[in-house]
Amino acid sequence: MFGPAVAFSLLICMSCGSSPAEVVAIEVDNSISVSPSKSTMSPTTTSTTTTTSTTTIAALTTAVTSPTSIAIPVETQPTITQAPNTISPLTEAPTTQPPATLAPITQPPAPSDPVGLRIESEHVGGYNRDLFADWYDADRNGCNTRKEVLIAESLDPVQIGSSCSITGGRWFSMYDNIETTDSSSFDIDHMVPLSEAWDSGAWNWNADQRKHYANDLDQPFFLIAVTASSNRSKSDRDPAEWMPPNSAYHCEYVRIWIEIKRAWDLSVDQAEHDYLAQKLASC
Ligand SMILES: [Ca+2]
Ligand SMILES: [Ca+2]
Repeated sequence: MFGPAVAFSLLICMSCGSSPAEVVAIEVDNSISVSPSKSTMSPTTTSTTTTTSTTTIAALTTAVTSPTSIAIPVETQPTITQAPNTISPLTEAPTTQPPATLAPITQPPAPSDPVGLRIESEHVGGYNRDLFADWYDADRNGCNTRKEVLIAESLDPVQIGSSCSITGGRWFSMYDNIETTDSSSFDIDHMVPLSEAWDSGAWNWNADQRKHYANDLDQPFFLIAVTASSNRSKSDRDPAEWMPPNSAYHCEYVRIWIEIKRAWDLSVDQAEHDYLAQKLASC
């Protein structure tokens, strides 16, 4: 029951003649020294620690509440200058996509269709008069296309002078029944206007085709001498939109119109087709 240390204590006491009471005291001390857990939980130790903590807090409290011991520097806060809210304008990114081009709705002519031209919605956009050549002298005889038409359509023989000057001619405007001997008052009209041709298929031609079309002398009366006023009244309109004031010329007008479109493989839009068909039925 006694460990080696206790036995050693008994031997010492017996040699020096100590009383049994002294021996017991030694045993008790030895017992306490080998119990570390009780020593740590000693109330004396706890009391001491608490006292010390209280003292420390009191000192801190005094220090904090004393106005003379703490110098609280006045913090100088910089003035906050808030930048004005500037909302960036919405700038849309540039559209890089090309404009959508709708494929034309094509309808081949029915076998019994008197017009006999494929029906397509008109091409939209891109037309510029400069895309078609102006008058030029295709056969290099000194007379450009305008002069060639005036010579061919004159009701009287003409004299051709230097630089293709024309004298002695007489012309009749089929659009409005007006006759003249002054060719300068007449225009040479593209019966199927350049813009109409563009919308009907010429938008897909090359420059040579456009140049040839604008100066085509092969189709009779495609290029026709008429009063400047009637030509400008017509502008670039097709038969569904404009017909010559001279109604006696209507049947010939629509026949020539159709022949030109066939020769150049041009389409008609639906309204144009329907007007031509209705007009042909009455001729
Ligand atoms: Ca010529
Ligand atoms: Ca048309």
